[in-house]
Amino acid sequence: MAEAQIEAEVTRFVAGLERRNQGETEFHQAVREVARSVMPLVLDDPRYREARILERMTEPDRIVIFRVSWEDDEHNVRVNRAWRVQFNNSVGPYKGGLRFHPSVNMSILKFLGFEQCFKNALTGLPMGGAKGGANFNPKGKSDREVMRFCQSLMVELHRHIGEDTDVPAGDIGVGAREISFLFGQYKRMVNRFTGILTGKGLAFGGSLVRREATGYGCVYFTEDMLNHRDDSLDGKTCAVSGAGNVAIYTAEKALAMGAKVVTLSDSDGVIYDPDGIDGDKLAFVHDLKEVRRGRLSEYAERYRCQYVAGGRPWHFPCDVAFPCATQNELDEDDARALIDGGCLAVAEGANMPCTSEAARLLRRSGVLFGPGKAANAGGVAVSGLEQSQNALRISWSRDEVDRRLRQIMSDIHSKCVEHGAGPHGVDYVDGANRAGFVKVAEAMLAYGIV
Ligand code: NDP
Ligand code: 2IT
Repeated sequence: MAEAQIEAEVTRFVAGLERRNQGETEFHQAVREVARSVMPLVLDDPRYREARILERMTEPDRIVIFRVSWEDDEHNVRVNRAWRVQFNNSVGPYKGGLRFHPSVNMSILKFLGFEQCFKNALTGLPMGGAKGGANFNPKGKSDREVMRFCQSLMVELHRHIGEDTDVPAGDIGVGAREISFLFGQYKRMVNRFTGILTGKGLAFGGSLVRREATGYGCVYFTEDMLNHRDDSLDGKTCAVSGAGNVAIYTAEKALAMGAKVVTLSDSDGVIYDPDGIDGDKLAFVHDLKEVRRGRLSEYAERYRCQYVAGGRPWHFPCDVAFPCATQNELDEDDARALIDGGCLAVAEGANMPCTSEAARLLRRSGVLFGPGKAANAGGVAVSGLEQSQNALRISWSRDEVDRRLRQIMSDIHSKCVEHGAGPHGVDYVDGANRAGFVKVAEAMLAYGIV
């Protein structure tokens, strides 16, 4: 099919989407990328066209928006807004994280919910796509304030979730502490101990390796991409952004594979440690961010390395880049710097961390580019395994879960190769988008017009 015809159809489709969803720029960005990959399939197959499959797939099943009122430690009444975007449950119950961050809005949650549909389909597990969260800022809040916020949020959210309906989990600003408060409140309200959230503590239905899964999975996927080019992570220098759940376990697994990690970052700045961030230093970061909830600048003081306030990792030399913080954190200039520095691979631990321009440049330059919906699918995959264990009322060993995670990531890699192979090698964006699309589209077609 002619490139020009495909691009014209994408432009027409995206113009309609933008009209219907005004101002939702992140959502437009995510849909445009998928539309570019799947339009050849849609134009080729009258079943997809007649069923208006792309139009239906880009319209969420429903969105719940609600007020969360709570009281801070000084007895002030506080009000936040929360959402749950239940995007598509064609291949299984809704599944996806909750994000607490002041930037959370409808556009961000719709882009995340949309991406989640394809990611979850890629895992091969029966999970539909959803995302939720609140414009609540956990920074500087006491544990009791976070607890009251979570409890108030669950008073409304509990009506909309369930083990066969919708199963939320963590994301930015929602980790073990928040999931525990949310789960405790749900259990108290409905008097049922059931797997309505994943990422739970090991004492109450959580799965081994869930905490590590996104980061480990991202490194497994990267190793598969490199192996496909007869290369490996062993001996490579890696730049990682973020210092949260995904970043820490990406760094940990990269070390285990023989790589050297030289950067981490948070929303205030970046550290560059050319000697390498070893296991002890990572343990320090884990305690600093997860327990003491401090700033990464402390790392630079303690280990006497470079800290750039407001900086990002992408201008330091590296072989492999792992953006693991947030959306649109790596732009075209950063991509150019990576390419000029000889970077071989970029794997998105975060969701859509590369801007469209950056992603296009990296793909065109022959850098291996693992898109988030494939590279970071390990987190939700082990969430799916947590659901299975809860349903069976059993717990698998650490080795068992890790073995399944490894297999799922390598199956995702194979699907990307199958659907994304082209004259210039594998395009992992096209591969992931097409493989996820076909699964969801076939299920939707089977249901008729719904
Ligand atoms: P965390 O809250 O644990 O960590 C987020 C990290 O990114 C922190 O270091 C934070 O800095 C930094 N960060 C967050 N927002 C910004 C921002 N606007 N600008 C700069 N830095 C920022 O979140 P996760 O590690 O769980 O999530 C990171 C990414 O991975 C997100 O894109 C998420 O959607 C994605 N993801 C997460 C999965 C999971 O299982 N948790 C699964 C798949 C994808 P600071 O400490 O200053 O806040
Ligand atoms: O973006 C993601 O895949 C997540 N935040 C994890 C979702 C989940 O349900 O485990």
